[in-house]
Amino acid sequence: MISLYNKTLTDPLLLQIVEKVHAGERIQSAEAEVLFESKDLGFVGALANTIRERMHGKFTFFNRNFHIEPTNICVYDCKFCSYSRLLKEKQEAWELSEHEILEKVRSYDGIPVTEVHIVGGVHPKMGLHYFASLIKKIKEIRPEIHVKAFTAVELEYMCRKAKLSYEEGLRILKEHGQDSLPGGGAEIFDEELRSVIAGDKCNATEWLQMHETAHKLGMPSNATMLYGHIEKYHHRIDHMERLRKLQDKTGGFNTFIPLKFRNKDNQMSDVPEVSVIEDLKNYAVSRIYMDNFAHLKAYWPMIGRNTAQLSLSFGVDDIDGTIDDSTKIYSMAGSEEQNPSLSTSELVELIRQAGKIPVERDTLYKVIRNYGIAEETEVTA
Ligand code: V47
Ligand code: SF4
Repeated sequence: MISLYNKTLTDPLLLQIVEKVHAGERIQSAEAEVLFESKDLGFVGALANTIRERMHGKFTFFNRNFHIEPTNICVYDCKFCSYSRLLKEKQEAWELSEHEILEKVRSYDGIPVTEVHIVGGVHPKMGLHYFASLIKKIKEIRPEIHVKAFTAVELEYMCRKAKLSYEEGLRILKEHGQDSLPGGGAEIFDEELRSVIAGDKCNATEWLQMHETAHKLGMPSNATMLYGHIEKYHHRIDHMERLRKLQDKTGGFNTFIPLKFRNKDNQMSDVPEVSVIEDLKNYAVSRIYMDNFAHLKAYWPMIGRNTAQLSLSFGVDDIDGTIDDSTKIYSMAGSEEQNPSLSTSELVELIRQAGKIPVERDTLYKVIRNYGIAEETEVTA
């Protein structure tokens, strides 16, 4: 019997997990299942925090970014999506012109953003060559900005339509200035569940192949997991296992981003959202299981700023960026953040209130500024 984290441990499996975490060893799927089933959130959170502090101390990363969502018209019909519209649903659909997109980029002249995140619906007519030329023009306006663009779902469709292999397609986008891939479109990899909630879009193997190809070409990426809908714990673990394996092979993922299913105005509105307890436990188990991912992100426009603050004690070390009210995906799905925008000083304050040290990073986690603990450090908005 040993006493740890104010808890007397008698269960040999829990003891084994604690010993592994302390030795920096990897836990296996059955052990992750035990943690997910645990009713002791404080214990699981403390274990995750041990790892978080070993990797990053109290540092908490954020960036200055904005999103461009070129369109919400989508050829697919994912059951959880509140955002997409079919081509015929003109009234609620938008399609930004190239001019509007470039004007948006110009509107950040003189503002020290480091990243533009471009994702949207899978539009039948906006193809790979259109987007390659768009990225080139964005880079002409703002050469130093990091372009993180297109989920594997968008990329798979673009490559297929252009009759290009993933490698050929990604190479063209890279040559035109795309730097990395965001983590969207992963949803849940289990084939049976995926066919129910996101039946017609790229499958798990294709999603993983697209990221593997990107990594091979020197384009890093992120990975997401949509949780809290009809999946069971073993589906989450299977999803993380497939990502962990690919990361062992390529090392190309920067960040793992669990995305909580939000149920407003979509075809799964009858599925209740999970509790904040479940959110925190999911972050904690993710941190413990995904030992080869350097960073774990709580995306505040989706989870809300309050839970994002709490998550920093449950394994999370990154809360994404200033966003500047430039994404609609989560507000349309019912997030408490209806106009997501935080100034740098608000983000810094949010992180400090949680007892952590704010660090502005670029997309690749190069430190731009360490704000320290002290409140007297002047912060420019
Ligand atoms: O793939 C859509 C998710 C994703 C809902 O890489 C929903 O840094 C919950 O991937 N409830 C797109 N989630 C967003 C995304 C992302 C966001 C922030 C940062 C990064 C990054 C990537 O949004 C989709 C889907 O999984 N999504 N609808 C919904 N109702
Ligand atoms: Fe289209 Fe993405 Fe929505 Fe699925 S989640 S319908 S691919 S915009």
